[in-house]
Amino acid sequence: MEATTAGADALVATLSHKIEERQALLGVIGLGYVGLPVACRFAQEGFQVIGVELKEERVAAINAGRCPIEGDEPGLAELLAEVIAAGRFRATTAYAPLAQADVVLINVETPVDAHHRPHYAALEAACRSLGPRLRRGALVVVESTIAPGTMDRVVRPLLEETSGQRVNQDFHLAACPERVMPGKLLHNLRTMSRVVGGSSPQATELALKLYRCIVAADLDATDCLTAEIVKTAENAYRDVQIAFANEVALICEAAGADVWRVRELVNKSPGRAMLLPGAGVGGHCIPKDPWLLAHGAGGRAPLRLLPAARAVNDFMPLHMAELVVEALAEAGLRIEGARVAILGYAYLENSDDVRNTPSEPFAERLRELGAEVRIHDPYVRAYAGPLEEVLRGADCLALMVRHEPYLRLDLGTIKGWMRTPVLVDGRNAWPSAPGFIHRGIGRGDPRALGRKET
Ligand code: SAJ
Repeated sequence: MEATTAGADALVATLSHKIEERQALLGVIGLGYVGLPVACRFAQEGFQVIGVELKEERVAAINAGRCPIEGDEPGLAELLAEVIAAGRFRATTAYAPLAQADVVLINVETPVDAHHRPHYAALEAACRSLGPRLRRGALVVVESTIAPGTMDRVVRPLLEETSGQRVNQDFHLAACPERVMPGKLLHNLRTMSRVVGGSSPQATELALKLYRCIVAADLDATDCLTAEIVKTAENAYRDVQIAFANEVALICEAAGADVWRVRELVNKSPGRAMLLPGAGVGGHCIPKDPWLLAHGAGGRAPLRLLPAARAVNDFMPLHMAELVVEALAEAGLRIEGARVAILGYAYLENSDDVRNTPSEPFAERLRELGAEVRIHDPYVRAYAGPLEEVLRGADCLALMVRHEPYLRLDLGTIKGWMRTPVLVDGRNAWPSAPGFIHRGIGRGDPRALGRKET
């Protein structure tokens, strides 16, 4: 046992030195919106980086120095071209080169299934492919967002079984969850603090030394479980905050008040920071991370708030459909056969990212009710045609995303294109809309209250 420990210490010392000298060979599994920027940043700092990616067309684009990530990512395309030209980064579909890697980062997708359970096929495949090639003494870092307990119950056993090696003896593990946001990938990577959770103090030290090469912000040392909980909890926290704002919006509608004025005044109270009510919550993180966090309890904790917040937020696109039905009725129209123009299909303003977009359940609900649905989005190629074509002859305009170009629209012009001037505002883009029958999330109508009481 002594010999092994002495051997293990020597391996740690060697790896620590190689990281310090930027001589460690770095492998990155998964070259998506997290893996690609992090591979480029380490290459920029002088490391030799090998990226392993399933999609051949993505590998080809990267090796040609072309950034496969759409949308506006300041600096990323230039950085990729630079490190490819310098020969410090290359991509492949093969796992074989990872046999030489001293450090391997895992950045694969970790979605939840229809029953809100983690779907780890990609993570397990990555561990099974890496294991047989895992270099003795290597550090493996999982950057993907995972349910609490996954490092210990999924990643470690899989790597040990497929490599025949022992964690903390022959190789080292850490969880260092990504904190990226589309549109700010490189910026967040450098400026946002990172939680670094190691399988042992030595693993934590190695991971801290590694991330100090690319992160200018705090690196917070902890263990794997804490790191897994922090990441999922920080996003569950946001989901609950948004759900609170949405529930207050629904109350304001029912009570005949304006949630936007309410929010402004609530937030003048110390320690309050009510978020924005809206047409729903989409994206790659917020809708799934509360379920990953909940999964970590293993059924041993009563979960009421997280599922309730998810239900509130998932209801908002359906509530948008209710507002469309109500506004059309005021115009004397039934939803059946009405033409509804949806403005915004991305999940976030000024982004082309459509993952888990609330516009999908909204469109589905309208079609179920018999409406004819048209979609426009200046950032999503499939819907980026002329806005006038989508709005001409429409009976209702429903705004789902506060894209910058929409905020500059002239409502008078739009009214001239439409068959019926009905507007439903899901993101408080237009506090008033003269000449329209107007509904909005959180915009209660004091007059309606009077009608209901009589
Ligand atoms: N949304 C609301 N009301 C709000 C804020 C957001 O309805 O007040 C909706 C958005 O329209 C969108 C969804 O929620 O559909 C998610 O929006 P988001 O601003 O949270 O954007 P994401 O999904 O890119 O969140 C990421 C997360 N960052 C990481 O996971 C590292 C989140 O924790 C960050 O707070 C967020 O970026 C950010 O603002 O940086």
